[in-house]
Amino acid sequence: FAARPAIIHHLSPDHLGRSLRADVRTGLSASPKTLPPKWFYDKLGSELFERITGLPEYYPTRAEREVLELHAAEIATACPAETLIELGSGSSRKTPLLLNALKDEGSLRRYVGVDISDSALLDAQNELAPAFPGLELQAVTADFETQLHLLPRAGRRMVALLGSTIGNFEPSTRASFLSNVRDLLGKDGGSLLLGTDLVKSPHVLVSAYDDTEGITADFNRNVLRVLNTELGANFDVMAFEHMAVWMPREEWIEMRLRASRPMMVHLPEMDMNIQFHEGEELRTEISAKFRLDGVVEEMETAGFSVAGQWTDPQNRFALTLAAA
Ligand code: AVJ
Repeated sequence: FAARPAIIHHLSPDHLGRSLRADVRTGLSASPKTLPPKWFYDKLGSELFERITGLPEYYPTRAEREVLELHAAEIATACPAETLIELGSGSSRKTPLLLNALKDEGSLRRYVGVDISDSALLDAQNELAPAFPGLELQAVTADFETQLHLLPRAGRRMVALLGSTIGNFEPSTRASFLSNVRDLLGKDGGSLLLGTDLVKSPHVLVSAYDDTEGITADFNRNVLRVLNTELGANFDVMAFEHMAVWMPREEWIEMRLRASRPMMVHLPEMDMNIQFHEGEELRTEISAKFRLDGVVEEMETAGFSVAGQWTDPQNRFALTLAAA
C-alpha cells in the first residue's frame, strides 16, 4: 500500500472564507471591477485548468515541459537540493522531470507540494507516491502569497514556481513576492526556479487564452460559480462573455467577463448588491508575459544571483534558476 499522504493545512475554511470575502468586497466595489484569479481553482476550476493545459492553443504547459525535458539535469547539477518545494503545484504533472533530475544528482530527500486546492494536492501526491518510493512527500494547503513563512525549512531547498504562475501578479506584487522568497531562502543557501511565459506574437497569445472549444471561457466563468457556491451569490453565469485581450504596453493578457445585459447581483452573505451595466467588464486575470533579460533584472533586484536560464527550442517559455 502507498502511505496515505500527509496534508498540512494552513488554510482553515475560515481563513479561505475570510480572504475570499475581503477580495470580493474590494474587487467588486472597485471601478473597473476585478477579482483575483486564485478563486478560479475549486474542484471544477482545477479540472478545467487541467483541460486547458491539453488544448492545442495553450502552448505554455508543453513548452515548459520541453524546457524541463531538455535541461532538468543541468538545473539539478547547478542547485542540488534536498527539498523541492513547489508553490502552486496543482496536479504536479511536470514535477517528476525535476524530481528525477534531483534524484540522479543524489541530493533529493523530500518533495513539498503547496497549493490552495486540497483536492489537487491529494490527487498529485497519490500519483507521485508509487513513482518515487522512499521519497518523503508532503502536501501543504497554503496561500503562498501570505504564508511563505509557514513552509518547511528542512534541508537545502529549491523553491519552484512553475507554469508562469508569477504572471498572475501585478508588477509591484511580483517584486515584493520575489524579495519575500529570497528572504525566506537567504539564510541557508537555497534557490528559486521560476517558470515564465515569454512575449510573442499577440495572435498566438490571444488564441492561448481564447480557445475554439470554449474551455477557457468556461474556466473564466467558473469564478462566478465559485461566488455563487461560496457566498450565495446569484450571478447568471452564462450572461457573461469571455474576453482575452493583449495589453501591449503592460505586456500582459487580461481575461475579462463582459456583462451581456444590465444586471443586479445579490451577495446575501456579504450584504452587497452589485450593479453591472450592459457591456461592463470585470477583470478576472492578468497573465504577464516576460523577456529573458527582464526576468534576470527582476530576480537580481530581489537579491538573487541568477545561475542559469533555459528556454524551449522555439523560445516560447523560460526557466530561470537563481541562488538566494
Ligand atoms: C496558471 C496562471 C499560469 O496565466 O496562463 C490559463 C492560468 N488562465 N488560461 C495562465 C490560465 C487562462 C495560467 N496560469
